[in-house]
Amino acid sequence: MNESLIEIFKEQPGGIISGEYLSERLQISRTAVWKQIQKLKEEGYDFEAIPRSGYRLNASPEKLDLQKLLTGLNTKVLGKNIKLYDVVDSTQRLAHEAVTKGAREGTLIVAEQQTVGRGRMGRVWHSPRGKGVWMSLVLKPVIPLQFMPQLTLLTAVALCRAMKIIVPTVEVGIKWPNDLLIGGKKVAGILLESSAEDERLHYVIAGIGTSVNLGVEDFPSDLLPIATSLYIASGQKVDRVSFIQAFLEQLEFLYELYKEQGFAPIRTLWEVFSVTLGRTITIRTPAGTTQGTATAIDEMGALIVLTEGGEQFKAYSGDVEFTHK
Ligand code: BTX
Repeated sequence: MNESLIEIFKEQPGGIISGEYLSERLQISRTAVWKQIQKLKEEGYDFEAIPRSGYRLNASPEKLDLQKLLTGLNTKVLGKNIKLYDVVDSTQRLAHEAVTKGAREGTLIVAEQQTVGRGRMGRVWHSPRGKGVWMSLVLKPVIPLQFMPQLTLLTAVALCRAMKIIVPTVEVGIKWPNDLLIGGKKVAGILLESSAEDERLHYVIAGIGTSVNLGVEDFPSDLLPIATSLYIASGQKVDRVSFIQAFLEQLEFLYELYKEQGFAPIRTLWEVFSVTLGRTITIRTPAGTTQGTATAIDEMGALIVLTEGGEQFKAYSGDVEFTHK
């Protein structure tokens, strides 16, 4: 039924259409017309109510086009099977579920909106409709469980490279292990979840959230001081389809390189984008909080921190905060 209301507006682009006319055409009450308009507004349609005249459709939400995404994608495995959803709780949950039903490596779950997008350690990932790229990718690498941190860093490098391809003007950097920052604010986050038994990985779900076309009005006020989007940073709206394609192509290239040559080349590429090394940091890990200088990442992907007491500390996971000195 929503479709037909939109179609009436599309017959007269920019036109003002009265509630009475809509109710006659759709054979529904004017209250039902109003209800439909409210529902469409929630879906991202921008309707303006013109007093005593009717409604004008100012903008329709930009929707991801699956066919376009698949047609222009130059990969062999990653993203060859894509499931696109409108609203989901979390693409991570759907990806885990897909694996239990036999989803193969490279299966990608994408959603326009997440109601319970998840970050690390129970945190929430804000995922409004039609503005970001909220996706989860199924990977089945044949590596021991303790190599997982390397995959997080590999994914971060692929995401940075995709951003540089699509929006060359942005200066994006990686804050170890999984934050992508522009001008010190977070633009994307990565969450790797795995299923393993006896140190052997069954599969990994790489969850990637990128704030692509969010405007300042799309962020809750508590996130505004610490978060940004590619649009806010560059002033340009970004084609989300091209961005997903660039990411999958970069990830496949790096994943192949990793399988052939191990972590060493990925580590070098990671260092190029690092905004962590050389900085004075506070790092919170499950083992406690430590302060010091981030000096390097090792061959496992762990961050090496030199404490003020001259001791070396290695972190495999944790939260980094830059300490201003
Ligand atoms: P994280 O725990 O490192 O980061 C979470 C923090 O990031 C939040 O507490 C908040 O401060 C900030 N934040 C939340 N939403 C946004 C946003 N849209 N843009 C910028 N900053 C934000 C990082 O966790 C991992 C996030 C993965 C999200 C993806 S989306 C697709 C997949 N499905 C799912 O449920 N999660 C992943």
